[in-house]
Order: sequence, then structure tokens, then C-alpha cells
Amino acid sequence: MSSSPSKTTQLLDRLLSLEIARVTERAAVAAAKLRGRGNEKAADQAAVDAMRREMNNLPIVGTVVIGEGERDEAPMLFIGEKVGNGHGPKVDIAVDPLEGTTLCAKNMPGAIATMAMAEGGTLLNAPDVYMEKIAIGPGFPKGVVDLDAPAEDNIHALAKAKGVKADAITVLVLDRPRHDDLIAAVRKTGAAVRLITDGDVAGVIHTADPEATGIDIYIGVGGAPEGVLAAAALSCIGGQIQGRLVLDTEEKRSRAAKMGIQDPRKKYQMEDMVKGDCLFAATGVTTGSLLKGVGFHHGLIQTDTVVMRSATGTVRWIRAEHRQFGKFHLE
Ligand code: VTB
Repeated sequence: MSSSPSKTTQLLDRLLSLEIARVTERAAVAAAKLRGRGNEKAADQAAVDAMRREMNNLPIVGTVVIGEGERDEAPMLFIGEKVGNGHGPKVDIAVDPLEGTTLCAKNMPGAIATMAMAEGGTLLNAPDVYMEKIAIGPGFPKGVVDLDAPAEDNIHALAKAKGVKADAITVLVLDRPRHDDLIAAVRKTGAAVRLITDGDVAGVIHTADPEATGIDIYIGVGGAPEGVLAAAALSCIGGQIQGRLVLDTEEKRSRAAKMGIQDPRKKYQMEDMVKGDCLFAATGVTTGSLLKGVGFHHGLIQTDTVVMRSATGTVRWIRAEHRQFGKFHLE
């Protein structure tokens, strides 16, 4: 950290780390009203509306760089949309108002409302495509695992660095047919696989605390927006993540090129995805291993939020009790 932080840096810490929690709280409460209704679209829309409404109260000149989609397909929080009240620092915004729409619709564990905010021009502008990802927590030499190495090699290298055998390693993987070979390769080493149906932002965050979560490493192909959000979180709490966009059609390559991506095969390090000071926040929608879900009680709404900041590594857990419901715009 420099000895005289810039105005943006000061603001990111002093003011916005609480403000950003308000934004994810609002989105989480709106989505939680629709838990278990089997309607992914409605829950997502409610989260988007709430997040956007609250974000536009923030004292920022914000640009959405990771959003609900590209302008033609997303009416709100589209990539390039200007957000904030227009008075404050220039910031990049990454949002996933409801990460795990299916989890919310089915009322299953682990749906969250999440966003990151960083100094203007410092977050990777990634199109909504898949991303190959590998992530581990803090405390290992840089490059101990590598996106381009076979899974077996990564597991053995990580086990060696931890001073354990491969069978003491647990790998988190999204449960998708595209990962069948990966899962088989992991199991061949003796390592365990933990499968998740959705929610790889929280999945990557789990690698930062293996003692508590039992997860040592995340490997696989998930959404690129989720990859950038996960990189934002890891840049705050430590760890390593590498990603590569899956640009397997001309159409995707051209969309990426329009967003400034010149090398479609580039392997992004965490520092390429999140170049400066950044804040990350997530509020639980349904209870998961990272966060509790929203609690609706008589006269009280409870939310559980984590806010992190990269420049200081500060992590704040905010258990909030809300007694004024008007702010949530619930019918
Ligand atoms: C993952 C998962 C997300 O998208 O990124 C996944 O973590 C990737 O897309 O929660 P597929 O579902 O097509 O595999 C989500 O499920 C969000 O939609």
C-alpha cells in the first residue's frame, strides 16, 4: 500500500465498504422472497431490480463491467451501464445479483447476492462465456498449480506443498457432464471430489480456508463473470486463481474482441483480472456453508454479509437486523 492513498482508495475503504453491503443485502432480500418458488427468472429479476436501485444511491461514477449480459440482451445492469449517483470516484462494478438462480428457485443451499467494486479500469471486462478456472487458497508458492498442467500434476504438487498425500486433498468441481474426465482424473490420484450443482464464486472462496471448509482446490469450467468475481474475492483474502475464457466460436471471439480482448487464449492470473484495490461483498440468499440465508421474522429481517477489501485484507462479517421494511420495496 502506498503511504498516501488516493482519494478513490480512501473512499473504497471508509465509505463504500459499508455501502456495498447495503447493495447485496437488498438484492438478497428481494431474491429470498422468491426462494423455492421454482421461478429462476423472477428471483433473478427481483435481485437485479433491488441491486440496481440501491447501487444508484451510491456516491460513485460506476460502470458495470461484469453484469447481467450485453446491452442488447439485458435491460438492466448490462455491461457498460453507468451506475451510481454520479458524484464520487470512478469505479468498475462486477455484479451477480443472484449467483445460483437455480439454488434459489429450488431453495437449495448456497445462493448468494454478490458484487465487486474496484478502481476504474482495473477489472477484467469479460463477456458472458465460460472460463476454465483453477484456484487455491493463500500460503502456497506462486504457480504451485497451473491451469495448463494436468489435474493429476496439480493435485500432487498441491499435496507436496501442503506436506500431505494426495488422498488428503479435496477438489471442488461443478457437477456437469463436461467434467467427467476431470473427475475421473482427480479420483485416480486418490484425492476426493466434492461436487456442487451451482455457485462457484462461493466455491472458489472456500479454498481460502481449507481447515474450515474442507476444500483445498477448485478446478473446472464455469462462468467467466463468476470467475472475475471470485478473483476479486481471492485478491482480498489471498490465494491464487487462473482463468482462460472459452472462446470456441467466431461469434464469441468477436464479442470478446469488442470488449478489448486481443488474445483469445490468454491465461489470466488473478492480477490480470483484478488490477487494483477492490471491494467484494456477498449476502446469503439461501443458507450455505459461506453465509446464512435471509431470515424473515415477525418485525425483523436478518441478513448475513461478508465484505472484503484487497488493499488491507480486511474481512467484515455483517449480521444485520432490519426493522424498516420499506427500504426493501417488498409488496
Ligand atoms: C457456474 C456456477 C453458477 O453457472 O459458473 C455455472 O457457479 C456455469 O454455467 O452458479 P453452466 O450452468 O452452464 O454450467 C452458474 O450455475 C450460474 O448460472
